Amino acid sequence: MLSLLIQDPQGTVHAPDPGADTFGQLTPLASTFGSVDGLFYFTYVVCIFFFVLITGALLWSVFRYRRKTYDQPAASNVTHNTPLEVVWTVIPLLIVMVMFAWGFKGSLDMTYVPSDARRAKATAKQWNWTFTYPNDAVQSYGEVWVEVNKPVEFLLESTDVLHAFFLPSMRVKRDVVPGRYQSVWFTPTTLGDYHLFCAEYCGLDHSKMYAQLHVVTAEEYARRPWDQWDDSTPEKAAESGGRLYKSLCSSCHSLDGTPMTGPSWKGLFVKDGDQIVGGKRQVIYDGAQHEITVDLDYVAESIANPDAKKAAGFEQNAMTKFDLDDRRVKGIVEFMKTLAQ
Ligand code: HEC
Ligand SMILES: [Cu+2]
Repeated sequence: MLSLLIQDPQGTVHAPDPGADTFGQLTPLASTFGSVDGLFYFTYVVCIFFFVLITGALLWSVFRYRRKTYDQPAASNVTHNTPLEVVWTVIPLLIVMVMFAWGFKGSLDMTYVPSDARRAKATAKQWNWTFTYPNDAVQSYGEVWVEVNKPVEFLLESTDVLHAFFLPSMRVKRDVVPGRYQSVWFTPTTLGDYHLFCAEYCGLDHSKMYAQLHVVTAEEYARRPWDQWDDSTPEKAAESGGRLYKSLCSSCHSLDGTPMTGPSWKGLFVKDGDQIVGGKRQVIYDGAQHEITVDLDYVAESIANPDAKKAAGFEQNAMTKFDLDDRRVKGIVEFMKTLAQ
C-alpha cells in the first residue's frame, strides 16, 4: 500500500523511505524530528485525552440525568459554577501555552542556521528542481546529495512562480517565493534516498515536480556524485540523457507523440535506411513559419534559448531556458535518436 503512495510522476515505484514502519511513521531521520514529531504527538495525545473526557462526561450525563417519566421536574437548575469555569479555562490555557512555547522554540531552532552548515541552492521552476553545490560549477537536476550528520542549509529560489520545498521525511517545508531567497536547514542523520516534492500548486504539471534527496557518507560526498555523467559510448550517453529527460523535460515533452505543454520528442530524429537523421519540424522565427531539419544545433538552441525558434502550434506555450553543458546536450540528443523509427 505504502509504495503506491510514493510512485513518482514517471511511474517509477520507489521503496518507502527508510525507517518507515507499517503505519508510515518514521524513525527519526533528521535533527528536526524532536520539535516536529514531539510536538505533533503531544498535541495528538492531548486531543485524544480531552475528546474521551468531554465526550464521556457528556454521554454519562445524558444517560444519568435523563428524564425517566414524562412529568419529572428538571434535576438541577444550576446555570453557573465559577470555580469550575476558572478551572476549565486555566488548564487549557496552560496546555496551549506549552504548545506555543514548544512550537516557537522549534521554529527558532529551524531559523538559526548553525555556523558549520554547508550551503546548497535549490532552484525551482516549472516543473523541476536544479541544485547548485558550494564552489562547484556542476549542478544536478532532479536529485541532490547531502552528507550524513552534517548540517545543510538550502537557499531556495524560484525563476517563475510560487513553489514549495517539501522533504517530508526530513520534516522540512518552506515556500519558494519568486524574487527573494528563502532558506531552510536540517541535519540528516540516516543514510538513504528520500522524496522531495513541490508542495505549492504551481501550474499544470505541479504533481510531476519531483526530486530525490540522497543522504550519503562523507567519503561518497567527497567524490561529487552529482558530477557523474557517463558518455563513454553513445549508448551510455543516451542512457544518461534519458535520465536527465526524466528529471528535467518529461513534465512537458512526451516520447510517444502526445502533445503536452511542449511538442512530443517523437519524430525529432527519424530512420532513413539504417541511418538516423534529423526529422522535419515547422518552426516560427522572424515572424514567419519555416521548415527546418533537426540537428544538434537546433536542439542546443531550443534548450539555451527556447524563444529563438518556436515550434509551430506551441507558440503560446513557454519553455524556460536551461544551462546545460555540451556533454549533457549531446546526451539528450543521443537519447532523442533512440526514439527514431
Ligand atoms: C515548462 C515546460 C517545458 C519544459 C520543462 C521543457 N520544455 Fe522544451 N519546449 C516547451 C515548449 C512549450 C516548447 C515549444 C515552444 C518553443 O519551441 O519554445 C518546447 C520546445 C522544445 C524543443 C523544440 C521541439 C520541436 O519539436 O521543435 C526542444 C528540442 C526542447 N523543447 C527541448 C527540451 C529539453 C531538452 C528539455 C529538458 C532539459 C525541455 N525542453 C524542457 C516546454 C518545455
Ligand atoms: Cu512547483
